[in-house]
Amino acid sequence: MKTYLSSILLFVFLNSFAQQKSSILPVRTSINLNQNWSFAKDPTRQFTALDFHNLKWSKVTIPHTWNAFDVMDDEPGYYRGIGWYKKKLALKPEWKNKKISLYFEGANQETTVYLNGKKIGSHIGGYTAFTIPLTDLKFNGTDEIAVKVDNSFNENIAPLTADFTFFGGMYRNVSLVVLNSIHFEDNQYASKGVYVHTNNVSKTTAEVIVNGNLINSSANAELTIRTTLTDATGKKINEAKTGIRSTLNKLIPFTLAAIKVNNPILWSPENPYLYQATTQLVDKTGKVLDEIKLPVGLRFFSFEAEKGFFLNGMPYKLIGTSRHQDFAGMGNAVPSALQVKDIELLKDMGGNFLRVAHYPQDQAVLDACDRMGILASVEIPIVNEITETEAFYRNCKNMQLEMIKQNYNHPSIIIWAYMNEVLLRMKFTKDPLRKEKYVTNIATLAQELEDLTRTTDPTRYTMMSNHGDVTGYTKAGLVKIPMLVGWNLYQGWYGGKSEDFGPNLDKIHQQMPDKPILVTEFGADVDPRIHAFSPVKFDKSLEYGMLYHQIYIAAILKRPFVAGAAVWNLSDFNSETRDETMPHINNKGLLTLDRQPKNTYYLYKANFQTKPFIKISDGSWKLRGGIATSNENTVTQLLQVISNTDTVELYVNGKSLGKKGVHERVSNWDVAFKNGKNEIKAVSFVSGVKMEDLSTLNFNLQPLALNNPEVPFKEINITLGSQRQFIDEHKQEIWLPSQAYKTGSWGNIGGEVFKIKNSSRQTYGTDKNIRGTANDPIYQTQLVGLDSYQLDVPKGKYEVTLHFAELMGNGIQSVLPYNLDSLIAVSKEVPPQRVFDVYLNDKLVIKNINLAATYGIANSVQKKFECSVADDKGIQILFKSIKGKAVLNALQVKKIN
Ligand code: GCB
Repeated sequence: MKTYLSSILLFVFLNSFAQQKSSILPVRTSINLNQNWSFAKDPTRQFTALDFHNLKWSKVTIPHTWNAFDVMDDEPGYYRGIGWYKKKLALKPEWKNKKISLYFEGANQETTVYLNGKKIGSHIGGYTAFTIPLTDLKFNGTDEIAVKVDNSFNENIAPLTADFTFFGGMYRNVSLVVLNSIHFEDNQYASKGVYVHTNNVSKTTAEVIVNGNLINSSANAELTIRTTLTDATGKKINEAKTGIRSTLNKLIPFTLAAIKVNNPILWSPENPYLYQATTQLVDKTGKVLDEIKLPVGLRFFSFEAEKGFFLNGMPYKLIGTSRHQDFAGMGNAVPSALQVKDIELLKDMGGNFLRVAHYPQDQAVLDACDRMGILASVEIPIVNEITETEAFYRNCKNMQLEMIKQNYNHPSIIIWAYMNEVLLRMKFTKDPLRKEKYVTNIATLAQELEDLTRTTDPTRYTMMSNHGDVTGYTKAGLVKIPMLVGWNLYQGWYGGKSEDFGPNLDKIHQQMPDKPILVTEFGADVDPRIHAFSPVKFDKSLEYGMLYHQIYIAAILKRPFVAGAAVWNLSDFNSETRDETMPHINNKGLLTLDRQPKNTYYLYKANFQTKPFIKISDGSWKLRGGIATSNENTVTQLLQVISNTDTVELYVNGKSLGKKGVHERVSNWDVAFKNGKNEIKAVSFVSGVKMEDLSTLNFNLQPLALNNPEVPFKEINITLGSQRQFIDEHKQEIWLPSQAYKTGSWGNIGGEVFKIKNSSRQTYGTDKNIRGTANDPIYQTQLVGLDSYQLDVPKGKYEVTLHFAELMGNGIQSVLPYNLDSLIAVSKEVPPQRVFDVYLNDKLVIKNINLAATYGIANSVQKKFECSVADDKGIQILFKSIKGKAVLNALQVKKIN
C-alpha cells in the first residue's frame, strides 16, 4: 500500500506538470483537456446524453479508469459496463473559422461522443487514438461534451479473452486540436496526415521521403508543401518541395521528392541519432498554414532465417521484453512520464527490443524508443481466439490500419504484428468439420491483415506470435502467412523442463528452416516474497526464476537463428482472472507492478548491459531468516552476487570469504549469517578499477534449541506443507517452512503435504485465491492428518495463532486460466468433510471445527489463543480428528511475557 500511495502522489504531480506544458504551437494548437471532468457509472445502461444528469457524478482527471481500485480487492471480477464523462469547453472566439476537433489518445473500449446532447461520433477499440470533429459549436461558454465509454464484452471487438485486465475508461490524454481550414489531414485514422520513411539507406547515403494528405475547407488555393531535413543540432541538410492546387473539401494526397543525405549518421540502439523532418504547408504569400515535425532515424535492417536479425548491415541479437501498460494502483490510467520510465528501465537493463504487447500503447512509449534506441514490434489485440463475423473482421482491420498510420513515423518500429496465440482457445473441439472451418476463417483473417499491412507499410516486417503447438499452427497455414514467426515458449513453466527450451528451438528451426523466428515470450512467475533453497517449478520463488532465466539466456545466445527474444514481461501486470500466490496479478515481470527490480532484472542487466556491473542479490530478501542446525548460532545460506565481471570477492561482516569466479553472471556463496544485521560487501576489479556493492541484510535466526539464552525466543512464524520462505515486508514477518519435530526444538508430528489428488496439473499446494488475506502463500499449502505440533519454548506467556484454510472442495481445482498445456486432467474429487478438535497444552481450544461448512472453501481462518508455559513441556498443540483428517496451514507463536 505504501508504494501504491507514493505512486499515486507521483501521478498527481506528473499530471499537473502535463497540464502546465500543454503545447501551443504556432499553426497547430493542441490544448490538453485532461482537467475538470465529471464522471458517473451507468450500471443500468439506461441513460442518454439528454437525461444523464441524475447519475451520481464525481470529479475526475484524465487519464482515468473506473477499475483502478476494484481490481485491488480480493473478489474476482471488475466493473465492465458504461461510464459517462462530461465537461464544458472553454473556446476562444478567434477559433470560429478554424477546424476544431477532439483528439482522444485512447479509451477502452467503445466510445460515443456527444456535443450538447447530440451524438457527433464514435470509436471502436480500446488501444488506438481517434479524432472527433466539432462542428455546430455555440462559442458562448455552454458547449458541453459528453463521452460514453463502455468496456463490456463485445464479441465483435478484440480482445475477446486475454490474460490481462480490460480496464475501462478514458485512460489516455484528451486534447482539443485547433487547425487552420487548410491543413494536413488523415480524417479516418487519427494520424497527423504526414508520413516519413527512408529508402536506400547505407553507410554512405540515405533518402528521406515524405508523403501525406491535406484538406482545404476554405477556398481553392495555390499551396506549397515543403519538407526541411535538419540534423540533431538543427542544421539544415536538405529540403524537398512541391506546388499543389487544392480543391475545396477534397483530400489531396502528395509525395515529395526524396531528400538525399550523404554519409548519414545511422540510428541504432548504441547511437539513436535522430534527424528531423519539418513539413510545412505554405500559401502564396509565404504564410505557414500547417506544420508537422517528425523524427527521422536512418537505419536499415533485415531478418534471415539462418542468421537472425541484421541492423545497419551487422548481425544484431534483439533482446528485451514485452510490456503491458498498467501500473500499481492506477490500472491503465498511467501518466506518460511513468510509461517513459519503463523504457528507461528496459534500456538500463541492456535491452534493445520491446514487444509492445498485446495492443498499441501510449505514443510516449514509442517516442522514448525512438530517442533511446529500442527496436520495437507493435501489435493489435487479437488474442486467443476470433469471432467469425464480418464486424469482427472489419474492426480488426480498422485497428491494424489505425495502428500503422498512427505509429508509422517511429523509426524504432521494425515489426507490425496482429495475432497472439490465436489457436489457444480452440472452438468447436467436438465437431471436427466445424473446427476446421473455424481454423480456415482464422487463416483468412490473418491473410487479409497480412495483405493490408504489406500494402500500407512495405518498409517493415510482419509477425504473428504463436504458442508452442508448432504442428497446429503449421497445419492451419498460419506459419507461412507472416514474414516472421514469434514463438511463445514456456518449457520449464507450463510444461516440461527449462532445459527442453533449447532443443525445442532447434526442432522448430528444423521444421521451418526458411522462416526467421523470434521468441516473443518466455517467463516464469516470480513472487518476490517467496524464496526457496531447492526451487521447483510453480513454487513462484525468485530462485526458480533465476535458474529458469539463466538457462533461457544461454540457449538464446547460443543460437544465431533466433533473431530475438522478449521476456514475458517487463513488469508484473493485472490479470483479473488469475488466482495463485498474488491473486489478479501475473507475476512473470522482471519488475514488480510498481516497478521494483527483482533479481531476475539484474540477471538481464549483468548479461546485456555493457558497463561493469556488480549487485548483491538481496532484492526483496533484505529481511530473511533461517534455522540453525547446530548450537553455533549462525545459519549458512546461499547468497548470490550478480555480475558481469570474472571474479568477485565477498566480505561478510568485515571478513573476506575469498574470491570466486562468476558463472553465467552469478557467483554463489555460502554465507554464515548471524542473528541481526549482516553487512555484506561484494568487490570486483575491472581493468584495475575497483567496483563494489554494499548491502545490509537483516537476519532472523531461529536457534536449534528454542531455549537458547544467547538468542532469546521472541517469535516464530511457520508454514506447513511448504519448503518456501515467505517474507511479509509490511508486517516485517518471516515465515519459515515447518520441520519434523526434534527434541528441544520444534516441529510437526505426523502429517502429509497437501496435494491435489488425481491431477496431473502442477501446482504448489493449491493455486486458488485464498480470501481474506494478502498473504495467500501462507494458506495455499498445509499438512493433512497431523497428530500434533510441538514447540519446546522456554517458560513464559505466549500468543499462539493457528491459520487454516480448507483447500479441498468444489471449485478448488480450477484450471489455470492460461495453462498452455491443454491436456490437463482436472480432479473432480469432492472434499472429504473434516471435523476436528484442537487442544493447546491439554486444554480444548477449538471444538468440532468444520472448515468447509463453517468458513467455506479457500477462506483464511485465524484462531488466536494465549497460553502459559510453566514447566519444560513447552507448547503442544494436539489435533483430534472426529471425521476426515485434521489440517494446519500455518502457525505463529509469539512470546508476550
Ligand atoms: C502467454 C500469453 C500472455 C500470458 C502469458 C502467461 O502465452 O501470450 O498473454 O500472459 O502467456 O503468463 O501465461
